[in-house]
Amino acid sequence: MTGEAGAAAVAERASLQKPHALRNFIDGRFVDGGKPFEVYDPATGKVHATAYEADRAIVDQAVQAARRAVEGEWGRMPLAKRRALLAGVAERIEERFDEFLEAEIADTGKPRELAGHLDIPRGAANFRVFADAISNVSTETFEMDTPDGGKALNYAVRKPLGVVGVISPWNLPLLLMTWKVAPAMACGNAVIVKPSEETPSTTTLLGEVMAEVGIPDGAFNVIHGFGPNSAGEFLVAHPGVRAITFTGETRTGSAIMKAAAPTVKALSFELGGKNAAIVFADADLDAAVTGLARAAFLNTGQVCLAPERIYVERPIFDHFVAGMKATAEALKPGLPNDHGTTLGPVISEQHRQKVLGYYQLAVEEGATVVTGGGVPKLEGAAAGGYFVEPTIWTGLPHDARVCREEIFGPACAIIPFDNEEDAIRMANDSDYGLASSIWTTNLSRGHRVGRAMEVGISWVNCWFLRDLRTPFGGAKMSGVGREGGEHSLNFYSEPSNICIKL
Ligand code: NAD
Ligand code: 6OH
Repeated sequence: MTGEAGAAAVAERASLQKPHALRNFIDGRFVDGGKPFEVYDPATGKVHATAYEADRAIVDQAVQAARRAVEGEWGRMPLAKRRALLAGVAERIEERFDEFLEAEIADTGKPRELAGHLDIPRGAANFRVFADAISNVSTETFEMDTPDGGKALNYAVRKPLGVVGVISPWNLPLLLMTWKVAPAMACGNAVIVKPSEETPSTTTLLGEVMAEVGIPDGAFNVIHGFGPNSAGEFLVAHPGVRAITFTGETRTGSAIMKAAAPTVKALSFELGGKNAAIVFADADLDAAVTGLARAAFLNTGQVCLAPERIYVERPIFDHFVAGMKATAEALKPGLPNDHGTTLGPVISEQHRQKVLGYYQLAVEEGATVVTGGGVPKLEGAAAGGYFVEPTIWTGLPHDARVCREEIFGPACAIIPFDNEEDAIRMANDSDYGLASSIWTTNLSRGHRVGRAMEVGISWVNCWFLRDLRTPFGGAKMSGVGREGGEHSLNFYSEPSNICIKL
């Protein structure tokens, strides 16, 4: 749809989208129906929006619309046009940057500076990167000898899977959702997104953007709601959905795997972590402190890649701990728009109770609390927010529960080590295997230890430095499969081989 007709349709759709009423977006428009539920601003504890929970019938409506898109205009669209539309989505996110920023801030309470530099730009970048990737990817060809002395030519064509369900978490809502939506759509699939019930706003706004840039109806759909016995589970169980791509907790991944088994769906999982950092005595200490304090406390520790266990070689242990303490104590909790705020709340009161439970458990397990351990005293609107203090522990045994279970808050245990072998052994002694961060000026050691880590991603002298063409995912219980660049395209499409007798 283009020109005046397109503009009129967008205006009509936009008028259905009342402020702070987050409806399901199906077949190119916002639809009525669903049970309302409240969405909280974690920085104040106040309700800021109402979303509408999709029931089985609404989920089915979304699947039918997506199916029609795959079989219709979207599925038949020439690659060049699909690519241009997705690049147009990136551009429109940038044009509506401030609205995305406000929506993300309202849902998460994160500092404006953080959302403005990380979440929203990556939302746009994800579409741009995969619009390019799909234009440049090759497919395999094999020439073979045939029994009659002749030849045959095999070549594979890349086909979309069909309808793909995207289930995303609340910590980096736009970033993690578009990280999956962009490659899935680049491959020609139609998607149904079930954003986290805590953070439905930016996904809803993306529905408007899709309509504005002229993405055909049904290619992008949004259903709101919860997991078990709600929109998430209905989507996973629906026989019309061919694949589920999920980011979230490992436990939820198991539940999804089970629910997807009867219909044998393709699965891609980015799950939890209990990431280790290792700081060697030869590291640039200032850089290690700055880098790892950022890693432990960015987004209030709610990053799957955050190091919650930091192993430090004994000669520099006290210096490192002192540096981390000073950096943690300089963080300023507060409202997202307040000048100087560097630490947001955690996502919900329920999550705050979970994090505070670990703060208490750490003490019971023998920790020395270097800093934090409680709730900061804040005034004004932030007094109702779900804040916790950034917290550092020493003195914990390496096998304490606090050192084994994912906390997903601004907290880390710092543990000394005496040699490289011990550091590697302790770092790898985990059920999880998402990421590691190694600090050393000895690059041979950096390569060696990076390779020894049982994880999907090792960073050396850095953390969360992302090249979107590289494989991303987790080992052990941190995930199934890899996404990023061609890895994403390989999950969201399947090769179909054509063999021609020459
Ligand atoms: P979560 O697992 O509670 O929820 C994620 C999504 O799954 C939500 O949309 C939720 O509604 C849905 N869901 C829950 N139960 C479901 C079910 N039975 N069927 C279908 N859908 C269901 O995760 P969260 O609390 O939103 O996010 C935090 C977790 O995500 C942490 O464990 C973190 O490590 C992980 N995470 C991992 C990565 C990664 O790349 N590996 C990235 C970000 C977050
Ligand atoms: C987890 O919280 C962060 C995950 C990051 C990505 O998936 C990414 O693509 O950068």
